[in-house]
Amino acid sequence: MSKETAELRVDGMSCSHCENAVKKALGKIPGVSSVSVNLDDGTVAVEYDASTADIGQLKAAIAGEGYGVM
Ligand SMILES: [Cu+2]
Repeated sequence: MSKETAELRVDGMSCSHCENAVKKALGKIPGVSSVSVNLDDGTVAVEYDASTADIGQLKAAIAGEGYGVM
C-alpha cells in the first residue's frame, strides 16, 4: 500500500456533468480512494494506491470520457 495523490490538469470540463463523468470513470479504477474535481482550475486531484493503480490508468480513464489530460 503506497498512497499517492496525483494532481492532473484536465481540459474540457465545464459543468457538473463533466465533473461527475470524470469522478465516475476514476472511481471505477481499483485502488482509487478519492477524487476531487476543481472546475474553476480545471484540475482533478486523485488519491490512489500506487501499488494497485498507476497514473497512466488515471489519465486513460479521463481521456476515455473525452477530456484532454496532461
Ligand atoms: Cu459538462
